[in-house]
Amino acid sequence: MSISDERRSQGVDAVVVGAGFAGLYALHKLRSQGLSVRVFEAAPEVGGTWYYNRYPGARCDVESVDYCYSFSTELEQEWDWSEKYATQAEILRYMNWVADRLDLRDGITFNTRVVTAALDEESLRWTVTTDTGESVSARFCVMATGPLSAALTPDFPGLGTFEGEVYHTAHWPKEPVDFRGKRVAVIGTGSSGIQSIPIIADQADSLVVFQRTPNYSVPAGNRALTDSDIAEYKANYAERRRLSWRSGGGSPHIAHPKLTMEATAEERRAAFEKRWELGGVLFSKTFSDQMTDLEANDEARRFYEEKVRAVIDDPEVADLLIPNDHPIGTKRICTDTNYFQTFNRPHVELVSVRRTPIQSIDTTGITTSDARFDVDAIVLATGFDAMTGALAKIDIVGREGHTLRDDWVDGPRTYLGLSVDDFPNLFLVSGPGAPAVLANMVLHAEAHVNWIADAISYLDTHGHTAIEATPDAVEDWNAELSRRANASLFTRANSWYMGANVPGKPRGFMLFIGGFATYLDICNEVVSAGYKGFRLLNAS
Ligand code: NA7
Repeated sequence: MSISDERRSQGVDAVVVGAGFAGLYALHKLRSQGLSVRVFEAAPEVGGTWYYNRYPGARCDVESVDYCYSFSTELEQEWDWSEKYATQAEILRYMNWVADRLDLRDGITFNTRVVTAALDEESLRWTVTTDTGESVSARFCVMATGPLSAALTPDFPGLGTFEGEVYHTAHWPKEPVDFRGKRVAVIGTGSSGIQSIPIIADQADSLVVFQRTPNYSVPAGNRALTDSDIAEYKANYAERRRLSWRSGGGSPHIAHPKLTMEATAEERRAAFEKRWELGGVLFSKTFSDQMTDLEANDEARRFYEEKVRAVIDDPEVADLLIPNDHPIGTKRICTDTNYFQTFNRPHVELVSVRRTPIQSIDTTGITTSDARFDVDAIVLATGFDAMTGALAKIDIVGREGHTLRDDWVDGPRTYLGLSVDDFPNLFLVSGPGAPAVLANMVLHAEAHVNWIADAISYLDTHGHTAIEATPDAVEDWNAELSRRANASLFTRANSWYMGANVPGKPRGFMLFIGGFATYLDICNEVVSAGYKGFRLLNAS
């Protein structure tokens, strides 16, 4: 028996599911705390969502210098980002570099999907099984499965019969796809559609875009970073991170000091202009009250509409592309390069499936209620079963045979987005109930993993086997989430934050909207109060 076989049969301290940003850091952090750790990853490489989402134009909408690990000054100083918003390829290169730099690969089992995790209530240990037939005993289970990793393919009648090429943006092939000379359809106008459509339009003979809900998108203002940009961000990293950790969203953005309607019309316009020029998703945070005050939000929305109308030639197309059914920012604002201008091109057509729904797909194309589109390729940019989808694919069995899937049939319920009652020593990283996707996901993952690592140390120092959220704490946290969400404008959109994009999924706001820093303060207070809301357990 080799050393590694022996180690496998003995079990480990922690199993981590997923080798994306969260899983890689969990492996590093828990290992450096002296724990034995095994990571299982379904893909053949590290990267998580950044491994799979390699569609044309895929980029992060958080600035590169912020969307990377902060726990190591060496990592910060050694890596040079080449653009303001990194491409998927560059982010994946970074993640591979980190995996090598920190010697993480030998802790990861690739091409292996975790299928079950079951609790033994006596020993308080988990048995984790995989689709390759492995079974591992672990004291801790860390679910670093990602909130945007279960791709959603709508049930279009006849999709399976289509004889051309079909791609999903979240499962893009490794080899580049060549759309030259082809008639292409893109279904979906979320971030993935909005990023890929201009590039597909550059290649394709014709492109038809099927839009259900028009989306807000702000020009990225992407650019190459110069040597002096890189020198400057490296010199100021500590301050940049300090601001990020104390911010609402995990990046060093500071909102205008006044509330929207306290500012004069000139101040408002100047602030929106400045933020527009900086580009990107943070437009929704130009003023601090944009997501809570409808009048404030409407000011931002009007400014937005003026900007977007100005770049679209056909006013009827502009009417279709400009949202009128939800306040700006209540779905994540997309970040684009020439998205709206693409619809000025003669070979690009926009179809509103709200007006004329897709009725069927057959061997050669798509039929809507009033037209027929023969195409060679269909791109599904239809998003994810977000927040809960990846967890629901695993049979997670806690106390008395409870499965997480069944316990969440009416919507996810967690304490702090980190822990669930009846599932001791099972930790979620960026789970439902945390700020998660509303914050910079790299810092968010670090914060969660640090919290988990500290909790494990606390258990060991105090001679406990396990930690488990109490039902009351879960109940109260869920009520807190709803209270905060209902006091905001977020619930006015049919977003994936609400589960609204998945037919049959229960509706409920799945994120903590009180801000990243506020959330971290709450997590720290829970610890300072001796893990308030948790039970500390000893195996029988
Ligand atoms: P999104 O943002 O969920 O976008 C998916 C798009 O697909 C969106 O426009 C959906 O319309 C559309 N969609 C979904 N189902 C259908 C059906 N059945 N018919 C027509 N259109 C449909 O996913 P993305 O991958 O673009 O981005 C996800 C996040 O990744 C993004 O926010 C960034 O944070 C990174 P809908 O709006 O639901 O009406």
